[in-house]
Amino acid sequence: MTHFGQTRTVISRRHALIAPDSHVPSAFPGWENATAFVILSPAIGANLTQMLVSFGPVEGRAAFPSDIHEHAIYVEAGECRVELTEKSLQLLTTGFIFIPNDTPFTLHGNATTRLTIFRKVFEMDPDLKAPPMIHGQASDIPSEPFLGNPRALLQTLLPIDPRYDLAMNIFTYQPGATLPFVETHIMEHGLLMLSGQGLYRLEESYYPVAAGDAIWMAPYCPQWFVAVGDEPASYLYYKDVHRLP
Ligand code: UGY
Ligand code: MN
Repeated sequence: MTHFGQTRTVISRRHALIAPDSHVPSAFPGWENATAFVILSPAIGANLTQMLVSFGPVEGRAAFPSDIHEHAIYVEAGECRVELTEKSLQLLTTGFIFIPNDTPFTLHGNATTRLTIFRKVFEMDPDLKAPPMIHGQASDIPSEPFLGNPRALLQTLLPIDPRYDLAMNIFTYQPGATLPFVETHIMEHGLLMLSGQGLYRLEESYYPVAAGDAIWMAPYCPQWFVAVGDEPASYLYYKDVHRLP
């Protein structure tokens, strides 16, 4: 329930919690019957952009030009067709794709489709080749106990390969399971709660969070999570990796 004149959204210099009640849509050139909620962007101080994209009322399209940005896309609900110059791919719910920079593409979806897109400037390593496009299905990705805890499972959707400068992961916690310690690290996170609920510590504050909430953790934002309630809690998150600072 939203109380008059109030929101759970909090924007601070090093972290943000963005609750769905404060979303405002954006429209972009080349988009038809497609809406973006730009959750994070460089305008907030982030090195990534995180967008929630939905389509409708009839089938819609969202065009992305060829430029310096790479994209990691996750299908939260419905289906999505990805049109590339030479091929077309159909992603189902929990499907994902990594599209390298300098690759134009168009996303097609209908009123049931909900996507999260992480977009950033690709950071080339002069000794490495460019990361190839890859797509898959989260349900096919093994879940690994995080630091030995079988009640906190991590799925790394993209290959652990130094050519990729970003990771897109899903963390699933049984009720009561936690991040084992308060992490403080150089890597930045953009995050979407997919299911369940919990308490997220961001710097010195503790926030109740639930499915649909998004979070930004700037580099070095102290962070910790505990799942609460009757169901497992899971979140999708972005992390920048594999580049020397
Ligand atoms: O990969 C991570 O840094 C992850 N353990 N962080 C997080 O879930 N907040
Ligand atoms: Mn972390």
